[in-house]
Amino acid sequence: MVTSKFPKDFLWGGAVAANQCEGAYDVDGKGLSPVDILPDVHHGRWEALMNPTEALEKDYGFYPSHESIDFYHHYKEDLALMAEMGFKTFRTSICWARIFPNGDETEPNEAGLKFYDDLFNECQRLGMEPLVTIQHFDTPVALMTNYGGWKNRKLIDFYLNYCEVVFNRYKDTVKYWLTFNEINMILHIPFFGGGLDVSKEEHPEQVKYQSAHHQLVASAMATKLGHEINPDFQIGCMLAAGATYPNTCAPEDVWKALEADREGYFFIDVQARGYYPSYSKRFFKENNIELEIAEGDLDVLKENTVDFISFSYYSSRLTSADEKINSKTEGNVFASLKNPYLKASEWGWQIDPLGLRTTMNQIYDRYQKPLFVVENGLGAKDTVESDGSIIDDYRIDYLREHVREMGEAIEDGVECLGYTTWGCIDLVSAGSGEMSKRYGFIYVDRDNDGQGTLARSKKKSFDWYKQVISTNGADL
Ligand code: BGP
Repeated sequence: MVTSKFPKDFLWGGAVAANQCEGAYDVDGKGLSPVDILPDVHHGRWEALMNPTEALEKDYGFYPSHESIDFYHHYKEDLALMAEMGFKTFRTSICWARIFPNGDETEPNEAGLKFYDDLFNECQRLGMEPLVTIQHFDTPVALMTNYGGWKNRKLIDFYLNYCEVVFNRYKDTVKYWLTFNEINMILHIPFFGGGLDVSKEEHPEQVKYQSAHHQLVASAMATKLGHEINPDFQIGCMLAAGATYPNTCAPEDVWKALEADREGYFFIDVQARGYYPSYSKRFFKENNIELEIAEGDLDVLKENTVDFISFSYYSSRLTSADEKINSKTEGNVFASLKNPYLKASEWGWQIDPLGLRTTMNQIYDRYQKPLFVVENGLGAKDTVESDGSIIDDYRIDYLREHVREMGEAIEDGVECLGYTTWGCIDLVSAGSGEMSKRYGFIYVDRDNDGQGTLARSKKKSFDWYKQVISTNGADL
């Protein structure tokens, strides 16, 4: 019999985010979230993401984000299916605009709070530990229109007010928290990451890094506050990760790869070590970035580092110092060069299970804090057979190989708290706005045009994952 490489209390589960699954965009007093103002999949979603002010002025169809899979009204049925798979944990996010519709109110919206009471209580009842992202691409739109988003330091106070409310309210049901989803994404999709429209900024990099500073301070303050409210809270950061490989062994390529990885590590260096990394000085100088750092900020960062480091991993990346090499392919927002040793998904995201082991070892060596793999998975088009079955062997293959390598990383000595696959139930893609890019073990009858009954059904991978969990990763 194969023995498990995973610790006995390993948190197996799945992940979603409010903005991609809840729907009910204007229900029970909710304010607008960034996804609510983006066009549907046919009308240039990416362009609107990069120029959100213009998106606000247009009247788009708004499907699919406005309804999504209507998790808001289906959560009981969905959580029951996840419990059936044996989930030990369920990762979701709180929609900030449900709690504070404009982001800057002093009193929270009780109906929004009540929804998450019910949701987290249901998780507990089913034996699943909620893992909650406080801000997953979800800064209320009103904070962008009225304050300019995270470039405004006032956002720190609004965020902390929001944290204080949710920490107090859910302190007995939620133990694991993530302060910002993929905090490094603020550099690439600033509207999602920071409620920012940098399209008309004179010096966009300055704005992005200043906003990042505000988020880093907010994250550290939230960590402090959370620990005061409940010392048992485990509060983590979250990085869009994926090791960068050099295209050749030319020293210039190796250096380029190191620099590329630093772009993301920069954030975790601050959140896990408590100070800006030494290399940031030169980077800021050469890019004419001057951070406004208020008195006390650096102490706050120093004294309130995270308890664990979570990250998403979909693929590794490849880079070259030679500009003539431009065989680009897509990836999780970041483009990469094509790696001839790897296959790719239909969306061009390269598939590299061993890269997960490499990434886990790199992050753990760097910080020596427990890791949590909170996103991993394959976005693919599924076919429903005439008998209703969905044979998603490609998804099983992807996940099996990644779980195997995660097990190897654990054997390498990496401490890892758990694994939540992305989009455990089909949901709207963040990058493209499509429904047809599916990640789930649970199929949702909904297409890119908003057609479908919203009925849920189990894919082949459902039973596979159930067996993985029941054998604690021994039987893949
Ligand atoms: C990450 C996000 C998720 C999720 C995932 C897959 O960046 O944290 O919100 O969507 O990527 O990306 P996509 O939906 O573009 O396939």
